[in-house]
Amino acid sequence: MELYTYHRSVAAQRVRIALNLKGVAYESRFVDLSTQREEQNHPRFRELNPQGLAPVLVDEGVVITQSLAIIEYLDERIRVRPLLPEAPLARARVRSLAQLFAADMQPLTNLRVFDYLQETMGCDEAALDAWYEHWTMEGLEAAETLLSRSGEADGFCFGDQPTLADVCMVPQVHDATLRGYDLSGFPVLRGVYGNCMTLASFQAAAPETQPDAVAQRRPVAV
Ligand SMILES: N[C@@H](CCC(=O)N[C@@H](CS)C(=O)NCC(=O)O)C(=O)O
Repeated sequence: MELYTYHRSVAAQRVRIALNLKGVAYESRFVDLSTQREEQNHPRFRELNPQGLAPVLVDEGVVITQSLAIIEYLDERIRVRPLLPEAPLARARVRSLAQLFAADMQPLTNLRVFDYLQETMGCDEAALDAWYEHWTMEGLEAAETLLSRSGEADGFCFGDQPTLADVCMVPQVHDATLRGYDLSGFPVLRGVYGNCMTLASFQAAAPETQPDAVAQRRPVAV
């Protein structure tokens, strides 16, 4: 499998975690989403993903975009360490927490949103920082409430094994931690996040451990 990834992409981090939990070896193709946008706008990358977003998984020559679709594909194909429970109600609850992070939080702090805010709406750096922190903290507050009400966290968001919910939660909490946000009001989230980060699968997916974070000259993806 080939994964088009960028170290600071929380959506790509979700997929890296899932691949690691499943024990799948994959080749990374690095897409630099930082300032210049040359790689994500490159016609060959746009051919893979017309949205120009990471991650993209290529398996058996078939292109899959959207991190949740990729992770559910991996989960269906590789049955070790299932990321969704068997029972339909339990599956729905795991998916709903996962989507809080992936569908509601992350899109509001995406690069293209920031470009628009800055270039079209005239927002300055202070306004962009306030926007990022506002939507991050709002999402984490809701997640903390859901988790503490459910009382199902036992090392992981739902029970004692990692699920899709943890796969989506960890990148957001990691990002908030790196940004120095005050997470003291989120004891359940911090506990689960801390437990996940003791696992090699989560550590090896973290942005700072990726080759494109440390390489002076990143390999060109396309
Ligand atoms: N819903 C997509 C979101 C993918 C996404 O937004 N990726 C970000 C990085 S986390 C990206 O490529 N951003 C580039 C941009 O906004 O221009 C998924 O889950 O895969």
